Amino acid sequence: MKNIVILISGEGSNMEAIIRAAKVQNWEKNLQARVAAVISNRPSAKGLGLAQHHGVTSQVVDHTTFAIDTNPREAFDTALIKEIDQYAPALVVLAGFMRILTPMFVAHYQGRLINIHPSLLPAFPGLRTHQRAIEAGCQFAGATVHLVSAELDHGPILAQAVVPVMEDDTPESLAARVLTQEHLIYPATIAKLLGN
Ligand code: NHR
Ligand code: GAR
Repeated sequence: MKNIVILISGEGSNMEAIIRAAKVQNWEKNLQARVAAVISNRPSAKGLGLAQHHGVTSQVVDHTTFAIDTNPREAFDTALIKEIDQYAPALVVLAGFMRILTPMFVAHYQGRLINIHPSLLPAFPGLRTHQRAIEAGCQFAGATVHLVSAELDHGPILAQAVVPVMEDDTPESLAARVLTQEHLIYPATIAKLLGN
């Protein structure tokens, strides 16, 4: 059985969708993989409790504890790699993970590191995507699953989902509509990548 490691920072709803897909008995939707561990850079991430509820090992690598290091980002990423590699994962999945990763980290997992970003890339890389899409007058928004490369939100696109932007949308209402689609395309893309 292949291992997946999921990195989170917050709610963990995408993480939960992936854990569920790994568990379902229906062979058509099953991932044929095991979520070996969930790792958060924030001790307060709600997703940690959710992982525990599903019986998945969860850990914290708190990025703030590396702040005094001469190169805090490399030090954090090195610590993260040490934890992740214990599980020899076929795939490392960013699910609402909010720390930019160094080129060293990205190279270490080349071809097996993926992210879901809440916009139709290449539009709106970076943060506050829903507010920016509304402000730009976009009629459609969505989410993108992509391979992670050293340049932020610029790796090869693996899948996208499109939703309409409504006239009275707030960033929150648009985010919720996009999120329901994320929960569908992320597990499906992972299944495909793992050869199912
Ligand atoms: N790392 C690399 N190298 N490449 C990508 O494409 C990455 C990545 C790390 C995370 C997720 C991404 C998103 O989907 C992601 C893609 C965090 C930031 C950010 O600015 C931007 C994009 C994404 C994740 N983070 C701040 C930082 O200084 C911290 C923000 C915070 O803690 O709230 O790392 O949107
Ligand atoms: C998702 O919409 C995800 O695309 C986005 O944050 C949300 C996390 O929700 N990711 C980013 O913005 C990455 N910078 P979740 O924790 O419930 O999966």
